Amino acid sequence: MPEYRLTPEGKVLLNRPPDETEMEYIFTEELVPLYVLPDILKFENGHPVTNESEWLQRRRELITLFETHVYGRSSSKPFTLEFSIEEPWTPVLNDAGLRKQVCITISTQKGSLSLHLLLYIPNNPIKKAPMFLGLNFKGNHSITTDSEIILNPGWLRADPENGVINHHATEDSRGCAASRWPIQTILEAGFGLATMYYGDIDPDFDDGFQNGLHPLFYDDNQTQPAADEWSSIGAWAFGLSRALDYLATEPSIDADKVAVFGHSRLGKTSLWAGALDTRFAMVISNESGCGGAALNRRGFGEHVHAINHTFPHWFCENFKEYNDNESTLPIDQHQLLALIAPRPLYVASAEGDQWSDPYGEFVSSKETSAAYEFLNQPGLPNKEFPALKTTDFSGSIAYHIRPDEHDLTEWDWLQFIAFAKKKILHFP
Ligand code: GTR
Repeated sequence: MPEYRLTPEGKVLLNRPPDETEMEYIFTEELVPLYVLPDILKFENGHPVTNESEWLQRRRELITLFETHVYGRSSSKPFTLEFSIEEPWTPVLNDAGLRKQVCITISTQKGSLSLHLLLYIPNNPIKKAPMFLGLNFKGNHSITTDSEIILNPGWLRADPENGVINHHATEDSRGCAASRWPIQTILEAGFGLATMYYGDIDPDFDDGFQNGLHPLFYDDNQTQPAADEWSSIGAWAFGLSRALDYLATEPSIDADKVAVFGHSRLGKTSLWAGALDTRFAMVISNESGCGGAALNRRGFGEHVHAINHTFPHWFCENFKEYNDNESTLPIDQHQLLALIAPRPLYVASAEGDQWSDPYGEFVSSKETSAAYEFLNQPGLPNKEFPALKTTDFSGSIAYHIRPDEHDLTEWDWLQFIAFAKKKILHFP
């Protein structure tokens, strides 16, 4: 009997009697089915990958499999980008940093869409800033109480406690997510930070892809993505790459040192963005769980059926074929992580977030070491599941698990910063 239940918000409640419509969940290792993971270093025809040029072919094959079965194919249609400065570089935090706000407009024959990018860099005129780039859940104005930040004009998820009224931000929404965004700590460490609201790219609800990015790329007479075309995660990942396009035009930013990061559904997104766009120098996923770093075949916590049921718009239509049928997926998530290789990768979990299957995130990080080692980089140094709050940054993959709930905390950030310092800041 399951002790857990999925509500429409995707939350798990303990100790209430399940009704017939509720799904079963696995929350103990003994119930995890036996599984065999598909091989990273073998082509679909069974041939082993023997050299780096074959790895590039295998990488392409894996991307196609993830596009077809999980995230959907991003549009390859042409688009133009326009950048307009909403606020020029302005000193902040007692001159320790500079802030800028930029509007990125994506246009196609079908229309255009505006994304608002908020940037901070250390106030250092002689050094280009390495950056952390990640999407936010509640608008740029949510990451700090600073009243100079443009209040997001678009649709936000219901959040009355944080001043979101009728799905729109109010002054009371400012800073409501500040605990997840230690701007000063990041700047003091020598990094900049860039962020954009994910709902600017595609509002996070199931509207059959009528708003946001998708309609800009429809064929004539097309009204929704095909079964193997991008859904919301694909669109959010595309938005991250457009933000990187902008960073590459900024003389004060080092676009070769951009770490893309994300928490939870946005951690799934940072992994997919980092897999597709090799310009990202480093990739961080915090508690990304199902459809992120966790292995589908374990079925632990949130599983494919559950995620497709609650969030039918996150993955492509084809992914639904694997509801309660994970073993037939031609790929699993360790192969998504392998698409980051040989670039530095950080996978983080929380003990109180069993829904995301921390152990599955660890196993997947460990399994992907095969790709790193093939490319002559050390993979995950931990052979065993690490103790809480311990880290080892001697490899190109890092993993940690901390106590407490599903969240992005200052402690998580301090580890990401320490890893990034070692892997990209002091690197040629
Ligand atoms: C949950 C969902 C998870 C995770 C999380 C989040 O409801 O089940 O897959 O993405 O939301 O993004 O906060």
